[in-house]
Amino acid sequence: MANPLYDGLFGRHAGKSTPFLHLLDGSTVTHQDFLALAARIANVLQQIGLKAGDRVAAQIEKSPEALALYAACAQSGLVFLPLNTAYTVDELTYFIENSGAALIVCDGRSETDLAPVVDKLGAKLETLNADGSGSLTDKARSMPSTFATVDRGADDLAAFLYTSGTTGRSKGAMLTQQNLLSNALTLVQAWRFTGDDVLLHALPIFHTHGLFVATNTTLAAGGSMIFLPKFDLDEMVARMPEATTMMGVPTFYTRLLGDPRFDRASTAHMRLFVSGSAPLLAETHIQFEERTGHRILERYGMTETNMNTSNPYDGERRAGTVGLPLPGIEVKITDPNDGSELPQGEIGEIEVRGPNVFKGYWQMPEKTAAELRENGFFITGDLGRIDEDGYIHIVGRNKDLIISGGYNIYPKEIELVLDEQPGVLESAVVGVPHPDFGETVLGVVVPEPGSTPDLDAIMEAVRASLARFKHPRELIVLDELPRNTMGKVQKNILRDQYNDLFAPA
Ligand code: MCA
Ligand code: AMP
Repeated sequence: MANPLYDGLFGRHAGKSTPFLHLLDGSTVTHQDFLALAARIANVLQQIGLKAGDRVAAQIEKSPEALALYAACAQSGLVFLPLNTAYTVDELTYFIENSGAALIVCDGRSETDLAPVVDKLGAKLETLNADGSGSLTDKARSMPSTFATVDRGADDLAAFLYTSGTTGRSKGAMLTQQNLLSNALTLVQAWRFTGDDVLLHALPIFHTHGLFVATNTTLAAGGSMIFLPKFDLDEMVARMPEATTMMGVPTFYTRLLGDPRFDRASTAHMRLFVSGSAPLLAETHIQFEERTGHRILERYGMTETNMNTSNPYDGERRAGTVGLPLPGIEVKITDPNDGSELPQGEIGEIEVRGPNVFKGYWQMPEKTAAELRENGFFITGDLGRIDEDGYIHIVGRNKDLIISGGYNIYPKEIELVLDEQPGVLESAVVGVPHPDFGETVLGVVVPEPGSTPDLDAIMEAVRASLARFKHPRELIVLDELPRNTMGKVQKNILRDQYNDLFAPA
């Protein structure tokens, strides 16, 4: 018996005294020290009474200890459920209750707020702070530095990642060991990762990009990471000389291009820059090449599927496209009305199938059936076309979604909060272009007849329930929303009307 994910990513580095993490303060964590820390944590999880298949929800800052919790879950056969550190207690309550998590690991600052939710569920709570302190590591310190890896199969669950839905209710995407491991191995090959690679890692580790694409790929190749707590321009420039590769959302690239220190000389040693999570503007791609001589490699994925397509490492990296299907992954374009495959060149819904595609949404069989076909194809909700050379172009979305700085925001969730506010008859939330975040949130509210909504009070209510990155950057009051003859709100008209709201002067 075995545990493919743990063995394939972590266990294979046992005994290696080479660096795995290079930290902000200049210190390093070796593979063997990291594995020992993970094993100590796994012993704590066992002592708490967790059993294979239990969910461990974690809202914790990025740190070596946070990453070790992920490794410990893999080694113990637990399902790791990382949560955005920006989520409010309201938002967390839903994830914790919906997942039925057996353990919640949170920052010490949130302990009091979360205690009632945890009690109600009969779950356990441990703390882990940004500096690595907390009850989890306190207990881990006295534990053995080895742990007997729990047997798991390739089809067993390894992680739950919540992704919002167009109805405003988030869905827990169930990812198996095989989903995660197969994708990491595929990316190692596709992007030529080796044990010599040093990845500049400034992404958060609660989403697919930073946790699976960046970390799992580095682990599968046996390389190391410059593990920064967050994106900070000065740190990126300062640490770039030690790196061979970098992964980021488009905002990382536009911010780097805004800094004159970032140039051909400072990047001459770099092997690869990868972009994803949101569309990279063709002009950013071109500007980047002019400045550095490097062509960014853009790829496309989703929480439900990990990575599906990638521009080639050796061949042409075509600006404005997300490249070709990765080996072992099928991509087709279908008619959104009947699901039939469309001829090459036509625009339709992107569907994908492969070992990367998730198992379904946790306890939501109808939603799973609506998006995951019986034949294994997953309906992405993205609209695209395949050009004559096989490159995939994403041209739009068949889902109401805003992507701001790489974070997905579902307008419905914000509209539900706006609609509840005194004096508001109805609302519409749309994404408009933003120079830093790519897109940002614009809220439009329609007052009830005779009333004047208090916009400050509305924003206060939004702040209380939704994470900061979802807050409308601006609220606009309109007498009515544009509607078509069927009565459906025409968001495209609002988007066009306010297209330049955040354009640089
Ligand atoms: C922070 N803020 C944001 C965002 N991030 N607002 C909107 N959108 C955001 N993405 C808020 C802050 O709380 C702050 O609020 C204000 O905006 C400005 O903050 P700033 O300091 O400029 O932001 P930052 O802390 O530098 O963060 C920006 C960031 C970060 C570096 C772009 O958002 C980031 O790391 N994004 C990466 C997200 C990611 O990993 N996505 C992958 C998802 P205030 O002014 O009130 O203080 S996985 C995925 O999508 C799929 C599967 C895939 O293909 O990868
Ligand atoms: P998530 O919900 O975080 O899994 O986000 C997945 C969505 O991000 C996809 O369905 C796309 O809409 C978008 N996305 C990811 N990578 C790219 C990319 N390279 N270009 C355009 N959109 C992307």
